[in-house]
Formats: sequence, C-alpha cells, structure tokens
Amino acid sequence: MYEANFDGLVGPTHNYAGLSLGNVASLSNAASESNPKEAALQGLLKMKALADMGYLQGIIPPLERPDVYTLRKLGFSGTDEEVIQKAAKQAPKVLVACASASSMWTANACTMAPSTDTADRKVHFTPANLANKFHRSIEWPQTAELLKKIFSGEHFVHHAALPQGEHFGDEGAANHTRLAPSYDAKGVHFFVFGRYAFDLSKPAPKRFPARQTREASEAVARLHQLDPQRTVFAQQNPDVIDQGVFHNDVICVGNLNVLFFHEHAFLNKDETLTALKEAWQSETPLHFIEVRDADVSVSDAVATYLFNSQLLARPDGRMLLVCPAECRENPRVAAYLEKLVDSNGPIAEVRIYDVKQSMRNGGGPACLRQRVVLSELERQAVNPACWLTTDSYEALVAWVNKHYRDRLTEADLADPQLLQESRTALDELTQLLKLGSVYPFQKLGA
Ligand code: SUG
Repeated sequence: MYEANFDGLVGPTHNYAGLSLGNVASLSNAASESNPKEAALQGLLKMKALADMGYLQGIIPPLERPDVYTLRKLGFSGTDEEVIQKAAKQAPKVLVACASASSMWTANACTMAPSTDTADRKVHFTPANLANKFHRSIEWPQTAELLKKIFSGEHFVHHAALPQGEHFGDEGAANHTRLAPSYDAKGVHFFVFGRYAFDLSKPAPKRFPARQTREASEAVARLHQLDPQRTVFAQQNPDVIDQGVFHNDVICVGNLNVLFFHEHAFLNKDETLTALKEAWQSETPLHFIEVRDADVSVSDAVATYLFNSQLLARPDGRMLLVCPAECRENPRVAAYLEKLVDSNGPIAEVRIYDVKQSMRNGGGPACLRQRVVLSELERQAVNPACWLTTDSYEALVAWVNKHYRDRLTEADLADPQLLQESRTALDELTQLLKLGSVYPFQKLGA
C-alpha cells in the first residue's frame, strides 16, 4: 500500500476576499492584491519537490470559477457575461464568494478511507459539504465530479456530500487523521469535531464558528463502514477555535504511528490519547509528540502553521516534516523545530517550502493536499495523467505561465474577460490531464 498526496492546483481566480470568519489570515489579508500565477507555481514547486523525493504526488484540478450557475440560482440572468456584470453591480460580495479559488485546499475536498479499513474492502470518498462558509459550500458538486474522474472503477466508492445545513457541517480530511502501524495494516480513524449539533449543553466556541460537527464525523464513519473499535471521535478545544484554529489540522497532524499536536488541541486531552491507544491494537509503538504552550503558543501556531505541515514517512521509517516558510521566520518556532530534530525522536528532518500566496488565505502545506492510501491495484486504476511527473510538471508550469494573471484584485473579479480566460485555461487543462468533459461550461456547451 502507498500513501499518495493529491494537491489542489491553484485556480486562475485566486484572490483575497476575507470570506472566512474564524480564519485569521483570511480576514487580515482581505482585499489585498493576489498573484494567482505565483500561487499556482508555489504549489507546483512543492508538489515537484515531494515527487522528486520519491513520494507519490497527484493533482486535483481547480473548479470552474466564477460560478455563474450559483449566481443564476440567486436570480442573476442573461448571458454569462451579463450574470457577472449584474452580480458585480447588485451584490459584489456575492460575486466575490462565487469567484473564490478555495478548492485549492484539497484537505477539505473530502474524507477518504482506504480499502484496508472498510467493511467492503473498497476505497471510500465523501466530498465535504463545507456548509459553514457559503463560498466553500458550493464546491462539492464539482469536486465530486473531479474525484470520480480521477478515481474511477470498481475499487472506488463515491458518496454524496452530507446534507447541507449547519447540523452536518463537514470539512473533510482537515478534521480527520488516520494512524496505522504501516500502510498495509488496518488504521485508526481519528475524527476531531468542533461541536455537537444536536446537544447544545456541550461546550462550544463563543467567538468563532466550529465548522465540523460530531454528528457529521459520525455520519462519515458510518458511510465508510469503519470498524467502531478503530474509530475515535474527540472534541477540539473550543478555546483554540476562538483563537483562530478553525480546523483541527491547524493544531495537529498525524501519520502512521506519530501524532504531532499542541497541548491545547483537544478539549479532553487525556481521554483522547487513552482512546487512541485503545484503538491502536498493535505492538508497534504509537508516538505522541506533544508541543508545550511554553515552547510554541497557540498564537504562534496559528501565525506560522507549524502543525499544518505534511508529516511524511521516509524510507528509513523515520519522518519528514514539510513546513511553510513562516515557521523558519518565527524565532520561537524555528528554535522548537531545531530542538525537535535534535531530540532524535520519530521526526528526523524538516524541510521548508514557500506557499505564502496560499498562507495569506490560511492554507498551509497540509491544507493543500488530500492524502489517499492505495494498494498497487488501486494505484494503477487512478487516472494516470493526474500523477505529477517531470513531464507533467513542466507542462503545467507552461500552462500556468500562459493563462494566469500575476495580479488580481476584487474589482478584477467583475471582469467578464476573467471568466473566458479561466474557461480557456480549464479546457486546456482537461486535455492535459485527460479528464474529458468535466466542467459545467464544457457539458453545457457555453
Ligand atoms: O476554508 N480559506 C480557507 C482555508 C482552508 C484551509 N484548509 C485547511 N485548514 N485544511 C478556509 O477558511 C479564504 C478565502 C478568502 O478569504 O478569500 C478561505 O476560504
């Protein structure tokens, strides 16, 4: 079995719109100028670096944006250009939300379960409904189509997203971690939720929304036919949500037998760790690396995204941590990382990548990827053009350089020309990635 990372390719409309209350970076960079070309190239460079190190690296294409179909549902009519112009005039904030390139954070695309862990031995995917934020709640239908094109055939089961509405708010793999003694072994599914939707007597954040509900996590576990003995549900600490930890993957990351987390990540830490040890059921040691607040405060964790790093297994069995550049720029986090590597523990190495264009919207290296654990047969069934190779990397870089703007402001989103540019780019991308007709404009013949 292999772990593959499927990164979101940043779309041509990448911009800073301040759409995510509770996400500190999104709000503080609202209305600043973005650089979609640089954003896409930064993401591709990180993907290429991992592929060069021997990791299986896949690509999930961007969605069609601006989303004129949603704008039509909201009452804007006429040609696609007219729809955009009317929305820009009458409801500019709605247009901006419908133009977000937020599908780039593919940790939120879905939750997946490998065939080792599901009762029917199939690979399961549930696209996340992202119900808490309007601009993200409109992602899943197109995301589901793309996932079906990438993972098609008898090995894969694609569920619909959970019902919309705040009770079943689901943020996908950003609130889910799989731990396992090896990729071939059965794993523990660790779901971290922000609040209970049907029991308001339970603790909940006071300032910012808790996006993932316990009931949503339980529904995904049921759909994926997971073994209840190997499934753990834990509540995120509501106080850290109120400090900007809008997803658990901003304060915790795990892989194989290592869980790396901040001491304030969970509401009931001791109970949570005990439940994980009970579910583990293996002789292989399970390592908890707990970061003390005295070493890295929650606000430093939010500012640098230390925990939004990719924790990757090296061939020697130890781990590599792929961190965003902000970790090196913060002296306390940089000192902590040095100490971590010197401690001779499970994390042997740290590598730093610059994904600042994404970071300014609150997305680090771990947000940008969806992890998929596959057997050899399942790996062969993946659409081959969706793997990143030296050739496809070069083709994608050329594609970005040809189609993307290097500067985008909120006002530019009202430019109907941007819609045409994006569609031309996506049309060419579907040919590069051999996806056939997948986008609405291709199917509707716009
Ligand atoms: O959902 N930002 C995303 C960031 C998602 C990060 N993903 C994980 N932690 N897995 C969000 O808040 C900001 C868009 C804007 O403001 O323009 C945004 O959607």
